[in-house]
Amino acid sequence: MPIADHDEFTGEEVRLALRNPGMPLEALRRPVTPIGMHYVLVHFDVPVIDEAGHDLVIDGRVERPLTLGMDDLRARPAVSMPVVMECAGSGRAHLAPRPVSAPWHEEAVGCAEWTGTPLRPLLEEAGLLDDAVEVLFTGCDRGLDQGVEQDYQRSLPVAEALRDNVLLAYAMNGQPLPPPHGFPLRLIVPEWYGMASVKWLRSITAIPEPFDGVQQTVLYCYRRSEDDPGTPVTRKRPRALMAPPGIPEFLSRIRHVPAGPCVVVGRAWSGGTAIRRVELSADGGRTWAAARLDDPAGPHGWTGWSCAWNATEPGDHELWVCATDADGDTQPLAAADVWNQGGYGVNAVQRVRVRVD
Ligand SMILES: Nc1nc2c(c(=O)[nH]1)N[C@H]1C(S)=C(S)[C@@H](COP(=O)(O)O)O[C@H]1N2
Ligand SMILES: [Mo]
Repeated sequence: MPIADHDEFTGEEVRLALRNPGMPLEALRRPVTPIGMHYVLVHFDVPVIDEAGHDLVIDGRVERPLTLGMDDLRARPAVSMPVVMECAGSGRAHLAPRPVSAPWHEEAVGCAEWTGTPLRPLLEEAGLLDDAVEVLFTGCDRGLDQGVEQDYQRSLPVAEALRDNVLLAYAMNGQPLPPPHGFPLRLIVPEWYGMASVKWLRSITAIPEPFDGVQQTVLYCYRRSEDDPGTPVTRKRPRALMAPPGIPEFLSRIRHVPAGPCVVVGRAWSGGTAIRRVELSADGGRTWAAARLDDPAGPHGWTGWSCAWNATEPGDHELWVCATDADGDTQPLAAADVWNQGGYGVNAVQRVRVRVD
């Protein structure tokens, strides 16, 4: 990925941002993100797929290869669950220098209700052979990245593919998947960052060696420098976001709130573990107030939180919010603390500028 050492966004970043909208942060006030407010990230083009002719093939190192149509998949046991989908690149725009890619601040997130059939029973029916080490998922979209022409492909280690929460999803908020979100079929890997949840899914292949495609071993690795072999990006790091309080100024997005008591609300999540604590600071991190936590929206949804802030002093303030998960992982205060070549997992605390009138 090229690196930009200036604040201005490049034309390439602007075009990527227009193709890939983020979730407006006011959507954090809603328990379920409406389809049109959920972020979208599409690497190549949105493919045109006729669902009547769309088959899912399960093959490779299996005893009995399977081919299933959409009706076959919908006839199988169905599960619905809220899942926080978050792009691993969310937060990238806060880095300096900045990897040039989708320039997300913190809006590459959404929590939709996904419906589909669990993957595990299908893999069991196909019968994974003993030498299968990973399961490779292939989408219908094709393009070039890092100089390589490729299908969009990602793999999971067998143990991760067999987790009960992995779904083959055909509906989002009770509707057929919208084209940008993977119509007619996508994978949902609830604990991982979004890149694992392959859209426009056409094949699932058990493979005897780890997959080394571009989206697996070149991109989506945490690398401190170019020659760092890096470690794979997997589960979502903890993050809390606030719905910006008050009303915005159109261009600067500075928030205006009247002097007096103010209740700040938002949501928090962490991949594969619960949220233990959310804290709010109005004085640049010198003091933190504990937020009240709601019950989480299921094991893979987000946890609503609220925190009183007494906006007594007129003038400019900055609100910071920080989550800690049940494993004890806490968000870093500065994006620089988690700088990496691809700009992945940049879960630094959110800062919102507020003017008390
Ligand atoms: N086939 C395919 N699947 C894909 C992608 C893609 O470009 N092609 N993008 C991935 C990435 S990086 C993310 S963050 C999520 C975004 O899902 P959404 O657009 O439904 O929010 O889809 C993932 N699945
Ligand atoms: Mo992503």
